[in-house]
Amino acid sequence: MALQAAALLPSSFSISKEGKVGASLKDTSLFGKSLSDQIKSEFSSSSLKIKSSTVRAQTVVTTPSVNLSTTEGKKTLRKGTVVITGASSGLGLATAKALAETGKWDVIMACRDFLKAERAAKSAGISKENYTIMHLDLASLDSVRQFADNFKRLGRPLDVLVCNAAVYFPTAKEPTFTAEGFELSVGTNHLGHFLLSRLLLDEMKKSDYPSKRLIIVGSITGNTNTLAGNVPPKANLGDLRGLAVGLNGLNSSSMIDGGDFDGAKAYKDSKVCNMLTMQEFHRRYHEDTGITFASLYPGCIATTGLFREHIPLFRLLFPPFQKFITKGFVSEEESGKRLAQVVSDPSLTKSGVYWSWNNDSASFENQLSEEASDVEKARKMWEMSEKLVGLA
Ligand code: LMG
Ligand code: NDP
Ligand code: PMR
Repeated sequence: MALQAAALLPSSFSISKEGKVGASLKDTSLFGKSLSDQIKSEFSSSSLKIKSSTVRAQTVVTTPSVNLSTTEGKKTLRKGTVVITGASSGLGLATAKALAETGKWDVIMACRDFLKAERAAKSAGISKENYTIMHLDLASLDSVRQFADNFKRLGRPLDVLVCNAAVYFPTAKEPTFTAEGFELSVGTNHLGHFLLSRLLLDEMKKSDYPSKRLIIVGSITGNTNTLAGNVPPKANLGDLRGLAVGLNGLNSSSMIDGGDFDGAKAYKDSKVCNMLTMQEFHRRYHEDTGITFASLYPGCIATTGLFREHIPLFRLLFPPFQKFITKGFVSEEESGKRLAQVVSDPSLTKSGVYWSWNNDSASFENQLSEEASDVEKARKMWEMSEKLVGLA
């Protein structure tokens, strides 16, 4: 089976029965220096039969940027307030549940469908006193601004923001658009979150919480230094010519790189933007604000609503494929625990990090692909995004 799957990859890749991955020299230059290391760490989280001795799990030794011990000493740490976008299903819901259960968090579920969110919270057994639902439709910048205003009116500080919501249109033949006319996946996953986090940054600055964090969910499939990131179509922002002119598909392309519309690529491109945004935030604001900016790949949560638009055969086969073949599968519950760690674990305070987990569910700092860590591209993408969302 593994060999069957490998046949679908670019010819220069191969997976042996032992799960070893080979890449030809001509490809390594395309994928950046750390391809082999990265593949090891990818498989360390997905454990494709690679022995644990080969796993390059970097142990987490972080220096908290804010001294938590004083607060711990006093034992008076107030309840934190965390906003989670897209908390009505999948990873967002599981994270809301994991955080609510600790009793240490007021979880604000920022969702586009209020009733769905209410039902989801109830059926997940999240107790009423630990969550609030607020309306947010990331596919409308007016809604994003309204959400930020409503949050400010609550008059409470924001301690952690989790940009989690996403849409994925793998089978769409034509693009669809946000209220402002941006291609829907980049518009929602990146531009909506970009505006939201910029608008809420001031609220976070005001907070006296000892470990403030802004987390943007990334993914392995946006990182072309991994096997998963080499399944076509691959993420590629090119020279950002489509983003520069607004992704509206009318007088320009709906894709960031200016190419023809491809829904799966648009999603992966949006994840690259998410990971670039996290790093650009880190460079611009970490030192002054002490806020931790982080991204993560929570594992392959193959059962979530993310795949709702995929063909039924894919939805049927994808979970067993990830469980038994790549071994990258994680349950929604486990993924929620991982993201909850990035929100509140005192050992994950390092800023500018893209977290992943190995097969023992231990977190480690992962390497991003060359494109997803390109400083110049991050700056350009940031400036273009500012213009598109009306901040510049
Ligand atoms: C592509 O389609 C789109 O074409 C592209 O435009 C883009 O949108 C892209 O990235 C998104 O998606 C997706 C998909 C379509 O194509 C693939 O994923 C290619 C992989 C196809 C692999 C074909 C293998 C077929 C094997 C069928 C055998 C069934 C056996 C059942 C086994 C039972 C055992 C007891 O194609 C599909 O949607 C097809 C489904 C692909 C799912 C991916 C996983 C394939 C591996 C199947 C493994 C089954 C797992 C069994 C578990 C066993 C355990 C021991
Ligand atoms: P789900 O589809 O289960 O959850 C996505 C959430 O986003 C839903 O709550 C959905 O709301 C919400 N959402 C979608 N569009 C909007 C919008 N316009 N405004 C507000 N909320 C919106 O998917 P996952 O839980 O899998 O995805 C969560 C995150 O995890 C995403 O960032 C995804 O990229 C990432 N990820 C997922 C992986 C996986 O294997 N599943 C792997 C790596 C990363 P509604 O319920 O109303 O549809
Ligand atoms: Mg992928 C270790 C191997 C690995 C991992 C961890 C993932 C994760 N995938 C792996 C391998 C493969 N995938 C292989 C070998 C194939 C060819 C059969 C393959 C195919 C595949 C498809 C068609 N995988 C997919 C798709 C999707 O439509 C998903 C996607 O790309 O969404 C953008 C997907 C995913 N694989 C993953 C993960 C985490 C996804 C979900 C996407 C995401 O949220 O980033």
